[in-house]
Amino acid sequence: MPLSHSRIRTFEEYQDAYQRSIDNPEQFWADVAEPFTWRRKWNTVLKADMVNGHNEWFGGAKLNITENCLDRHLATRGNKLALIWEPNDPKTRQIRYTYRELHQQVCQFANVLLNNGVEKGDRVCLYMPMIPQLAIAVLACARIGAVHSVIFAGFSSTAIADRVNDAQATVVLTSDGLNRGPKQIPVKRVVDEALEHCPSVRRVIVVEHLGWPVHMQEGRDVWYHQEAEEAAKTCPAEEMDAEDLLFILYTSGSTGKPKGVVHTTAGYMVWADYTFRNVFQVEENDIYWCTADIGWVTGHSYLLYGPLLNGASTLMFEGVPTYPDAGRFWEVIDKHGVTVFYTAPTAIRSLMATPLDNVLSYSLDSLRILGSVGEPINEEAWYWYYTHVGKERCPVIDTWWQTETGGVMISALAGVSPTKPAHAGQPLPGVQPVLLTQEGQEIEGNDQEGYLAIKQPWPGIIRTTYGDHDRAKQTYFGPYPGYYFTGDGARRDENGLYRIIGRVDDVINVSGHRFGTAEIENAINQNANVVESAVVGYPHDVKGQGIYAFVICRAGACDSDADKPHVEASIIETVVAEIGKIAKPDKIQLVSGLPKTRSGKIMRRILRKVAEGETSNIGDVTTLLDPAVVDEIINGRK
Ligand code: 6R9
Repeated sequence: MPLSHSRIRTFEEYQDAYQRSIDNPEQFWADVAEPFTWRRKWNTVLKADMVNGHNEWFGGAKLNITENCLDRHLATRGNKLALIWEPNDPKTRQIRYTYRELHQQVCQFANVLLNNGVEKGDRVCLYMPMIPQLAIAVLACARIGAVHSVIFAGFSSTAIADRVNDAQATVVLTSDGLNRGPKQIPVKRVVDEALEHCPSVRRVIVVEHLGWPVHMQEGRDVWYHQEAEEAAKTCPAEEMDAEDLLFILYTSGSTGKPKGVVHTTAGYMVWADYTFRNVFQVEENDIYWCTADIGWVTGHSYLLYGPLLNGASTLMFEGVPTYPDAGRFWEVIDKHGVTVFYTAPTAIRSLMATPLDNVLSYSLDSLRILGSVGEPINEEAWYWYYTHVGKERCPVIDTWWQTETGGVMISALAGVSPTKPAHAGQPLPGVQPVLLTQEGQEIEGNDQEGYLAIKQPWPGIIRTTYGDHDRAKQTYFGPYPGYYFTGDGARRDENGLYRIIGRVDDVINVSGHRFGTAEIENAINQNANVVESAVVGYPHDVKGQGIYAFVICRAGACDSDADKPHVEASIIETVVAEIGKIAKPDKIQLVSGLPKTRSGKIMRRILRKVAEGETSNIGDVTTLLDPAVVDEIINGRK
């Protein structure tokens, strides 16, 4: 498919496409979907149900997404670079695969999966470093119709076990170890611990990366490189139904347990493809780099599927922005001639805090477009990115979307639509955002603020939460029947550009990663010293939001000040073990009580104010059971 198909090039074309997508969505998406490789075309473009959340796209169509990512490009782009891999250590070897080579690698991995008994519909969990085999393995699952569920390789063994069990995965793919900056982490060992609690898993396929010795469980564990020796480099793609599951990706919500967001084959494909092409305005010779890990949705849609569907060259980076020094991103851009760069505000803020020379000593001449994702980008970070990275020549696009939306929903199209610092901008074709009052009334007109919801399904809309449709229905379609509820608050400015304010539910966004306050509280409460806890977010210079935990200890656990550091350290250890380092509280305050109403509800509003340092303006506390506890909490603030 040429990159020019259904490609918007001017603002007038955007307005026209937007109008057509709203007036006649079925015609619009049928046109967009036309040039893909279909084994069979659809019977109906859309069956919408925004009350129960049963939305279906391209019903009756048959396809395989990897034929669209790979096979379709072989005739015209066989020798074009598909995947460029930059290792953690800049002195070690890069890896580059053309479309033809990537196709072979995916087929070979697919055969290894087949030889190990993986069947269409089986769930395969991946807990792997950012190495080419992760990208290849994801596509190999899709090739044979297995459902991939990638677990970010920073989660703990308990978190892995929860996800593997929820998905009832039969096979886990992992590696001996991983590099993260100066550290090496024994990934296989973490998986081994997890699998002690996962009876559904019968096979573990281990990719050699660090060359570390690992324990291989007889009858369960096999090495990928040994299995690959007998595996052919061709593998016919399994024919999938449009609505067959493509992947599950776990994400946190306001309740305790992360949910498995489900995306299906055809709608996700069309959405990832269309949004990638139009948001990033990618051209044939671009070198595109998305810094997200494949363990998050951004890595799925905009490192892997979106770029490959478009026949683009996508760069995958194993390392971190600060290793071996804080110039690494810029070094990689110069080294590979990156033209389109997509990263997160937290990375920008952490680099902004280092000497400017780290960025000024690189040319960055190749860059043409800059993107941001994951959390609101503050104006200071936006200007730094625009000025020092983009040299005031590259549009900065702020892309708002979610795991559940599959792809970008609100964003400027690079160089096509207006940008405004800290504003995501306008909706993509097919997306109808509305602002609602708390009661669910649509707020008309501009210069307004409200709860952000979406009217009408788009092709990438979440289909269900794995194994529990009611949960999806309640979370996303229940709060305001007829709308998809995002959980975010937003403002529409005087020109109709959207600015995302942040979550309106009990979700904290730490460095672009979502955690439910209840999820972190559950983890803290596992600690033997703890009776009860309450977690809130507070503004953090680098992470966007930090995690502030108020904790009540068991009597006798920390009676003296000398006990406190030990108890706090043990609470941190518990969170790391239950969820992973990424959910570590930044501040822990040990308290004797929490501000509760007479009905026993924790007044988080008060805790948020304390965490934010707004203690002079705490508001009404008269409805509390024990107002004195508020003074204690204010005085003990960290
Ligand atoms: C893609 C991704 C989704 C939540 C979302 C919102 C926040 C993402 C944003 C943004 C402001 C942006 N978010 N992009 N907020 N501006 N450009 O990040 O998915 O991990 O599911 O997080 O992230 O709060 O609701 P996910």
